[in-house]
Amino acid sequence: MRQAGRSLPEYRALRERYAMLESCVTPDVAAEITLQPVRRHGVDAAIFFSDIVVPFLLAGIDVEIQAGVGPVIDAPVRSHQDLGRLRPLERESLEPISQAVAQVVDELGSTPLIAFGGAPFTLASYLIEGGPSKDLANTRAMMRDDRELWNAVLQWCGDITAEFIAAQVEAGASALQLFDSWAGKLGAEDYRQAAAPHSKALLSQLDHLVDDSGQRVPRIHFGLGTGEFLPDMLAVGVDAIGVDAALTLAKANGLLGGTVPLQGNIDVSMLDAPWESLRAHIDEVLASGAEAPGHVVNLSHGVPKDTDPGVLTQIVDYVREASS
Ligand code: 1CP
Repeated sequence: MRQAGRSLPEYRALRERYAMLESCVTPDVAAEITLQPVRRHGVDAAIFFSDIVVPFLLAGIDVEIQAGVGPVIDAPVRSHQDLGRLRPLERESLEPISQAVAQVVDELGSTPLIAFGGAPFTLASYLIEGGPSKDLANTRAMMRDDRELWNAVLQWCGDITAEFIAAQVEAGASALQLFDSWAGKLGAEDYRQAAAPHSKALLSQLDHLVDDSGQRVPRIHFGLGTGEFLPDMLAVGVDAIGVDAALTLAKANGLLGGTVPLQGNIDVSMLDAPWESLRAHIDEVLASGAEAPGHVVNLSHGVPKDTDPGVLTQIVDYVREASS
């Protein structure tokens, strides 16, 4: 999950020398940061160190990730005229990403790497708002008032993200995850009509990505607060669903008709609780996840940066022991 490495002293030491986005496009650094939490915690898979806004940077948008804030874009896209600034993402610009992934995959050996990108709605929200926003007022106004502009912006976000994800998979990642973190800020009907078709279009650009045996590269889809429309998130064309802390895995499994593996959902707000309570919570998550056709244990959302990394290692060890 996002920011898994952020609690690590070795991550902070490296980041002292590189700004966030600079570290994402410097292959040695991106590769090293991807590997740090894997070495430390001995998890079964790595997620590539990058960010959903990296495709913006590579397509020439002036974006930075500010400490304690998140992605900031000085010139947001709010009009038809602004569309002129949205250039295609050229294959050559993705070279640092391909190189970092290839290095990671080489070092990981048999441990799989998960590629990722932001879903068009969540990514577009940063482009339209110009930064993180609680209510996404400008985004929702555009959705409501100018569907043509909206569709153009989301399509561009989907196109550049498809390139970004394809580059990671072609360089050796063996699964992919689409993050529609803010989808829950939309009502179910708006999600279905205005957001889901763009996620579907993005994913359909990835249909050609297959593994050595010709199987489509597995796809995981995650959003926060999306309980009511989990089936719609599945219907965009994914194979597994990531679940946040708002639902139990058993509930999510019921909503999805028991059809797909689930990823989740140890509550990140429990990470600083006494071990006894955290362990009891993990036991509940494992029991709940056992109802689904498959369960990939994960956190409910990003790791808070003041998390004790020792707790994360303890969770990994405990889950491995409890599930073996
Ligand atoms: O564990 C990892 O490091 C994996 C790499 C990763 C991923 C998968 C990062 C690095 N970001 C992401 C995805 C991401 N980025 C999402 C979707 C997943 C989620 O909901 O967590 C989103 C919404 C972003 C945007 C973003 N980038 C935010 C959120 C801001 C907001 O709107 O509230 C923030 C804080 C960032 C910065 C960022 N990205 C990644 C890291 C390690 C950091 C923190 C940088 C730092 O402080 O060191």
